[in-house]
Amino acid sequence: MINFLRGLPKVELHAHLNGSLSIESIKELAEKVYGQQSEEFAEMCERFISFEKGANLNDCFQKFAFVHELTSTPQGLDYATQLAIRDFARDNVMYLELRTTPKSNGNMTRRAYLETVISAIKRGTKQHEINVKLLPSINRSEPVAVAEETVALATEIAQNEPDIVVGIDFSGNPNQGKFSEFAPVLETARKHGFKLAIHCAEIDNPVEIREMLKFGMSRCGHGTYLGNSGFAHMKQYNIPIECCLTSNVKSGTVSSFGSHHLKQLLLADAPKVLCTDDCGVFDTTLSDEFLLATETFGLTQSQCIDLIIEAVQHSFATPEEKLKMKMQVYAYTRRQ
Ligand code: 6MZ
Repeated sequence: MINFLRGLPKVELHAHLNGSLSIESIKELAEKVYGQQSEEFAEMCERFISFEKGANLNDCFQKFAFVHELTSTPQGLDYATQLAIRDFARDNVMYLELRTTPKSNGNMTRRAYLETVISAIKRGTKQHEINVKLLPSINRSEPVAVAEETVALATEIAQNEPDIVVGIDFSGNPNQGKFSEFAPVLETARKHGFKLAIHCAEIDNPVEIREMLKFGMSRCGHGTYLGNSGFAHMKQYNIPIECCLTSNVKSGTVSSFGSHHLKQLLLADAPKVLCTDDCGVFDTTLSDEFLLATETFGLTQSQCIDLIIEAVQHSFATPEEKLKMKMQVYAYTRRQ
């Protein structure tokens, strides 16, 4: 099964750039860009990979700070983006929607951040057999003014790069920030033609979940606490839930793989896609996530193929790109 899954051309729709660097890539990045090989760095890497028992969502957010330091210069960010694309391509991901929060610091503005990532994406897609889109992220723990700047920049840049910048992601620590305050800027993004991928119901917050469902979205990140009525709503409006098995279990929002809501979604035939979320932070790959789903829920090879086709449908790709992806999947299955 694992060889079949590794070779299968896959679609990754929920991947945060700074969470997607494997430990090997982090070491490569640190050595190439910063020449860091110290004991202290090795120790930090160890802490990065080992998730202590009882880790929770807040703990996992601290891990991003480590990678953020490495990607705080244009050079580091450029190389990190290339490495992330390379790693997804190595796992035979044929289509990737990468999300990332533009950050400004002494080394670069938010505009430079986005331009650096886009330039790396352009080179990455030439070097590897992978199509990559970008969803600039709004981090809910930052001020609304930052979100407004991000959406304004995305709108401007998308005029020159309409094939790359296709949507906006709403993410960040769900224990911080209020969705209602970000709704107007997300509405502006939607009016400008961006698709919205919204982290929704990652934690149990019924008021916010209701607000988000009313607001609407193209795809729902996690959806862990939607409950049966929420799942029915998503099915009715054909909104897929981006399921991230390892991320949810390791960050403690789901208690075990067997109790993951993917099971309910499969039973209810509700829209769903399998994703990694942060394959570096949670030490996984998209192939591993599919393997987990086969082992936990007994998915067959043909059900895995159906899931890829479902992901193709729910991607923010053009109709031509979707057709090409389907043909790639069918060509692979014919060879099996
Ligand atoms: C919510 C998450 C997340 O943007 O620096 N992020 N937001 N829930 C999650 N579940 C575990 N995982 C990652 O990538 C890292 C950022 O993505 C968001 C957080 O804002 C995190 O800081 P970028 O490339």
